[in-house]
Amino acid sequence: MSSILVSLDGSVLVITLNRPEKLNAFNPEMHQLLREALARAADETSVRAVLLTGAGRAFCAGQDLSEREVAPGAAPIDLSVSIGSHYNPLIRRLRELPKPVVCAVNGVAAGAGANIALACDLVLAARSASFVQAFAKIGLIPDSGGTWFLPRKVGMARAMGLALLGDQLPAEGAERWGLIWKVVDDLQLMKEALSISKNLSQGPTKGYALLKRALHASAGNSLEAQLDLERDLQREAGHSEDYREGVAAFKAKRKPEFKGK
Ligand code: LHQ
Repeated sequence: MSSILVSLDGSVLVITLNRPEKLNAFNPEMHQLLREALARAADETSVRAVLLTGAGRAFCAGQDLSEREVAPGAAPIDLSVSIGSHYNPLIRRLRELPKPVVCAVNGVAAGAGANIALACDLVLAARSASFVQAFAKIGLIPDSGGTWFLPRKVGMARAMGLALLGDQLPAEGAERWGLIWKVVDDLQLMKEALSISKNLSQGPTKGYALLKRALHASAGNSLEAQLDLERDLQREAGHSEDYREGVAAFKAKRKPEFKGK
């Protein structure tokens, strides 16, 4: 069985992390297959939204800790190699993908698994799911963007608590703190995530790509710079076919038929 399952549902590319016996922890093969799936999502015009989820009882337990020979007295391992070649490119890919990425967190999301979820655009979580910055428990720091996402999403006090203590934050707490978009009853999670993904896949894909860029850029911009960026990106959005369709549909009081162009 492949460690990543990929299927096209309408214009939604559904990607499932599939090592349930390892709580979907990452090994190099899984990274490679996920990289290929996300490249497909970026390249194929028939794909207009991505839905990422996990098989079994977990979303993802981060790095597979049984993969490495880490033991007292053993030669130290350079973790920057794996981060530089696998995790950082994955986070960049999710953030920069010019299409909406929905994440359905079906169970525990720990370590890099939690931060991969946080790199997605819209995070839904099953009521029984939880988020764990497990890194400090094994002497590491949050990676895969964790030290960047956490203070921005929940504020420094909560970011520090989550990172230092490594406690399991239940999905409802994650929603309350603004870490994720929404909690959904377990049995409704995939139905609701797919419905949102399909809705997004019929939207103005180009406009979505531009709004992702604008919102992401805001973290490093002054208001002045952001206003300039909005002006420039709105120029692009205003040149899209979907903008013309959106306005025409509004005036005609009908549902727009966006083509993603
Ligand atoms: C696992 C794992 C796992 C292998 C559970 N690996 N087997 C980047 C670059 C380079 C290096 C280092 O790291 C990184 C990024 C990272 O992601 S570092 C952080 C790695 N992840 C963790 O530290 C999380 C470790 N796991 C846990 O804390 C717990 O298992 C969680 C909270 C995920 C789930 O707890 P439970 O629901 O109580 O399940 P469990 O602990 O009983 O685990 C079930 C099985 O899954 C168990 O195996 P077993 O054979 O005893 O049934 C675990 O050993 C295995 N497992 N996580 N990451």
